Formats: sequence, C-alpha cells, structure tokens
Amino acid sequence: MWNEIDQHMQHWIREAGERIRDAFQTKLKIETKSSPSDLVTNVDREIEQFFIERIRRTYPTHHVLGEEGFGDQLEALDGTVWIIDPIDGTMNFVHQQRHFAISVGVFHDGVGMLGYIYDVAFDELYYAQKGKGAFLNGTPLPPLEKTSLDRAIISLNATWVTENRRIDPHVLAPLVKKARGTRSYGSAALEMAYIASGKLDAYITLRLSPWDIAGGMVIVEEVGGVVTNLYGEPLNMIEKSSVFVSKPGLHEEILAMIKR
Ligand code: 2AM
Ligand code: CA
Ligand code: CA
Ligand code: CA
Repeated sequence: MWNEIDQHMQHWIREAGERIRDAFQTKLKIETKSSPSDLVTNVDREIEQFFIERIRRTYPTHHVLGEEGFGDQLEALDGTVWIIDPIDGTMNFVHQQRHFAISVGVFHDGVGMLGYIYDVAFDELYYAQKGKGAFLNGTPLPPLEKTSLDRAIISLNATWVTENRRIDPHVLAPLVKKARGTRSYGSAALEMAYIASGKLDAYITLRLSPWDIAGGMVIVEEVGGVVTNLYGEPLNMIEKSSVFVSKPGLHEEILAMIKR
C-alpha cells in the first residue's frame, strides 16, 4: 500500500513543482493573513487544491489536513491522513523565488509513514518511507552521526534572540554563542530536510503547525534525527507547538542548556 501511494506521490509532487515554476512567469496575487509577515498567494491555494483533488480521486477514504483550509476539519489522526503544506516558506517564494518547498506527510493512525519535502527551485526531492530509509533524488541519505554544539550549525529565527512574547532571549543566547554557526532559511520544511541530509545540525522554532513539520518529521526520524518540542516532549500532529529538531547527542546537549 505505502509503495503504491509513494509512486503516485512522486509523480504528483514533481508535477506540482513544475506548476510552481511555471507560476513565476505569471503575476502572483499576494495577500497577508495573521500579520504583515504572514503571506499567502494564489499559488499556495492552487497547489493545495491540486493535491487534494488527486488524493480524493485516488484515495476517497483518506483524510487531508492542509494549511490553506481546503482539506478536512480533523480533531484526531485516525486512519490515513495527508498533512500538506503546499508552499512552505511563502515569503521566500514571493521575495526570492527559492528557499521554499512543498511539504507533505502521510500519517496512519498517528504514525508518520511517508514524508516528502520538495525544494522546487533546486529540483531536490527529499523523501522517506518509515522503515525503508530516506532519500534525496533517489540517493539514500546516511544515518546521522552524533555531534556536539561547538561543531554544530544551528538554525533559528533571529526574532527569538530579541525581546519577544514566547521565550526569554537569555535562554537561547548561550546556544547561539557556543554553536559553530547559526543560519535562518525561513522554511521549516527545508530546515528539517537540511538536518536529514547533514547540512544543518539542529533547528529550533517556537510556534509551528502540523503541516510545517509533518513531512520533515518522517524524513528526519528515518535517518536517526530527533524531533520533539522545546521541552523534549513528543510532538502532537494536531496542534501548534514549539519544535526542536536535532542530530542525536546534540539533542541532549541543547535540551540540558534550555532546561537549566
Ligand atoms: P509558511 O511559509 O508555510 O507560512 C518561516 O520562518 C517559517 O515559519 C515557514 O516555514 C513558515 O511557513 C512558518 N510559519 C508558520 N506560521 C507562520 C506565520 N504566522 N507567519 C510566517 N511564517 C509562519
Ligand atoms: Ca503560511
Ligand atoms: Ca509552513
Ligand atoms: Ca505554507
């Protein structure tokens, strides 16, 4: 069953990517949602509908959770649920035409079975099937090795080390100081794909929704990475949460610093 779904999805996601690349030749309709930095475009909506149409036609018993609201209203993850972010990193999509991704996770009774993150501008498809390994454009991704903070590049949004409503900047400042380097890419999905493929070592963010992380969680866990909230607790794929993704070893080291 999962192999068959995967074969469909491999076609659908590349076709969706082509549509997004084609959309660069058209004029985007850009709107804001909850704040001036929270953007959505006609392409976000069209791509979510593109997936939902195909999923409903092919798998009428499956459920869909999508950022732009064309899916189902779900209160639990019973049965097979597709969790879709049609464009993760919409601000990058609008301003940079790169550093954004399609992100999809397929969960069964709450367990992540398939994960996809498609870096559309680079034509790089990260994907994983639970227990079958993770791949980048068909090449297997090796298991992640333990590392320490002084040799790590950690990814986090600069707003979290300034005054903000969610976390005391003094909690994160020592991490930033001790890390080898910091980055911020503006796409949670890509940041998780970068951890799975060794380009980053840890990613910390304070408020994400299930569709930001569903695909990445399957891929990262398949290579031995750890995905929790900021307190080291497992993530619940039905509500918003802080997210802390890391290589093994480093996860414990950073948690100890945060909890102190
Ligand atoms: P999005 O582009 O799909 O909205 C940006 O730092 C990252 O945070 C992106 O992965 C972005 O996903 C996500 N994000 C979640 N909620 C957001 C919000 N209210 N405004 C901007 N980005 C948000
Ligand atoms: Ca959004
Ligand atoms: Ca997102
Ligand atoms: Ca999105």
